Order: sequence, then C-alpha cells, then structure tokens
Amino acid sequence: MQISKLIRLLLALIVGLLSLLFLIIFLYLTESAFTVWDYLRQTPIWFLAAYAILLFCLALGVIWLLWRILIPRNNKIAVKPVNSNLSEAELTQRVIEAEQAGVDVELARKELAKLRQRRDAGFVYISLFGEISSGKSSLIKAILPEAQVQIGARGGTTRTLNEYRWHTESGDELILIDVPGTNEVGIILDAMSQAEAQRAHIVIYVCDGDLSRSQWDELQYLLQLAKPCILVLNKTDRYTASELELLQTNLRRRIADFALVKLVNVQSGGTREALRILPNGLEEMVVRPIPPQVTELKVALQQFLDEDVELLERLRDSAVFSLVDSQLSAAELSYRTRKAKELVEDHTRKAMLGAMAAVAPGTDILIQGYHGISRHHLMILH
Ligand SMILES: Nc1nc2c(ncn2[C@@H]2O[C@H](COP(=O)(O)OP(=O)(O)O)[C@@H](O)[C@H]2O)c(=O)[nH]1
Ligand SMILES: [Mg+2]
Repeated sequence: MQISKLIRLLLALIVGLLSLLFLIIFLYLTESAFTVWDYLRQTPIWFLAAYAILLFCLALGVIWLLWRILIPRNNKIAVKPVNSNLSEAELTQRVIEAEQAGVDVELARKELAKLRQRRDAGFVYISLFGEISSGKSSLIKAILPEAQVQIGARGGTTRTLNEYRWHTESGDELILIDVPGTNEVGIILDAMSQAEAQRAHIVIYVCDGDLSRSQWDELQYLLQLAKPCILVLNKTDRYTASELELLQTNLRRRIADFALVKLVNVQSGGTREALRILPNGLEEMVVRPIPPQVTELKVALQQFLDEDVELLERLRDSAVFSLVDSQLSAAELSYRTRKAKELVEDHTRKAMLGAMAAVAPGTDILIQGYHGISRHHLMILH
C-alpha cells in the first residue's frame, strides 16, 4: 500500500515536471518563431520563398527518414525475367575467360556440369515448393507409397533436398525433389531453393488454403521463371464444397496472367476421427488415415510431359543459363571489388612509405609523381 502511494507520488511529480518542461519548450519555440518571423518580414520576398522551400524540403526529408525507419523494407524476391538469349557455348567461353583473368568461377562451372549430368541422366526433374506443413512430403508419399518420406518433419536449420525417383505408369522417368519450405515471417525462397527452381523442368507449388503475402511472393518467383508450373491446393478434405469453390476462384485469379500454369486439387494425407461400434455394443473413437487423392496432379503432370518434352528441356536450359549468368556476374563483381580494394591499399601503403622517405626538400614531389604514374599504369592493366 505504502509503495503504491509512493509510486503514485513519484509519477505525479514526473508528470508535473514533464508538463512544466513542455510548457517552457513550447513558449521558447513560440518566441523564436515570432522572432524569426519578424526578421523574415524585413527580408526580400525571394529570401522568404527560399526559406519556405528549405523548410518544406527539411520536413519532407524528416518524413521520409521516419518512413524508412518505421516501415521495414520488404525483402521481396526481385522478379527478373529469364534471359533466353544466353547460349551454353557463350557461357562456357565466358567461364574460361573469367577464370584466366583470375575470377572464381567454381560455382558457375559446377552449375554447368550439373546441367550436363542431368541432361545425360535423361530424367525429368520436378521440384516441390511450399511452406512447411503444406503437405509436400505427404504428396510424395501419396504418389510413391514405398518411398521413405518423413511426414510432419519440423523445419530445422539443415536444409537438405530429398530426391525421389518415380517411374510413371506411362513409362516416364521422373525425379521429385522435396525442397524444404519456410514459414517464418518475411522469409521467402532462399538462394538454394531459387537455384533449385531454375534447375527443374517443372515446378510444383503446394498450398493448403488461400495464399499469404510470402506464399504469393514465392509463387510469383516460380511463375516468372516461365516454365511449366502446377499450383497444388492440398488438404481439400478440410473444406466444404462452397469454401473450395471460393478458394479455387481466388487462386485462379492469382495465376490468370501466366501461361503454362495449372491449378489442381489434392488430398495427400492426414487423419480423420471416426466412431466405431464394437461387437459388445460399445462405441470407440478411432483415428483413420484419409485416403490420398492425387489424380488431378498426375493428370496435369502427364499433360506437361506429353505436350512437348523438347520445350521442357529448352525452358529448363535457359533458366539454368540465366542462373549461371548471374553467378558469373556476381563472381566478376567480387573480383573487381577485391582488385579495387587491393589497389587502394597498395597506393595508401606506398604513399605512407613515401611520406616517411620524403625527408629531403623536393623528394616528396618526385615520390608523388611516381605514385601517380604507377597507379595509372595499374589501372591500364586492369
Ligand atoms: N487433413 C489433411 N492433412 C494433411 C493432408 N496432407 C498432409 N496433411 C498433414 O499435414 C501435415 C504436414 O505434412 P507434411 O507432408 O509433413 O508437410 P511438409 O512440411 O510440406 O512436407 C502432416 O501432419 C500431414 O498429415 C491432407 O490432404 N489433409
Ligand atoms: Mg516435408
């Protein structure tokens, strides 16, 4: 009781002091404003206008700064169209030239090797994307019941890609790749997942309801790759017919502007509680697995496979070339940045040595001249 009274007193004191301070500041500001206004009235009109513009710009600057601080920047994936003009021969040549110049081309070289290896293997690669728990693993299990798939696995820090071989009824050899999903706020496809999407022939995006902002960002990234894409609405058992219809309309609207994309409904796993009547007349609740229903997906996939495998191959290749192109550009940029840093460090070191050596009058000019020439020489070299 005593303490609460004391706190109240303290609080009242603080409020009183703050109010006093506010009043003083307010009066002081009013006074200065009037003084400034008095001065300004005696100045020519152009000065007044310039002053007003300056104040306006300052206010705008402050608002912009506050905006930048308060509203976090959206880490949206840059939607960059795939550059289809790149050719494998040109890229291979660029890798050789860059390597000769000292650029680290390891990543680009590996990517091209992987492309050749996948081409030789002759499989059609299908990557599955979607948030954790959307049912990617269940979907693979529904398609390949004998596969060793971990269902309900929690997202961890290790992000490994699991590959499953699928020999379809029509004789196609497919590889399904389960790309670990993310569901953290603001986290969308990481570099590894983006690269995997570029390497695939067909991409599948699994969702289990309407798309959140980050899911839409991810799907958009996949769609702009302009390769065959299937948007899978999973867990349809959880919705009534009218809910499902509404959901489909919404999803269809999202993908309306993109070619080569299909929307399918599936039911890939989960359980349902059911009442069972025992022989002795007693009732018992039992948990039964929901029978998977993935025919729509199989049909959509088959349509893509039957349409034009050549096209699948071409679209995949151009996406990988685009990936190699950006890997090379990044490697070249880091090479140039490193070289520029070395150049500056070298020049600074020489300048310091020169300054220490410049004891005799006039030698400093000679030394500076030497630096200028040698730096110019270096710049021509690079
Ligand atoms: N009700 C229902 N649950 C499902 C369905 N498909 C998957 N699940 C459940 O969703 C959870 C996550 O599935 P999982 O395949 O591990 O998702 P992943 O993280 O995307 O691989 C599991 O508990 C599944 O049993 C479905 O069609 N209906
Ligand atoms: Mg999984």
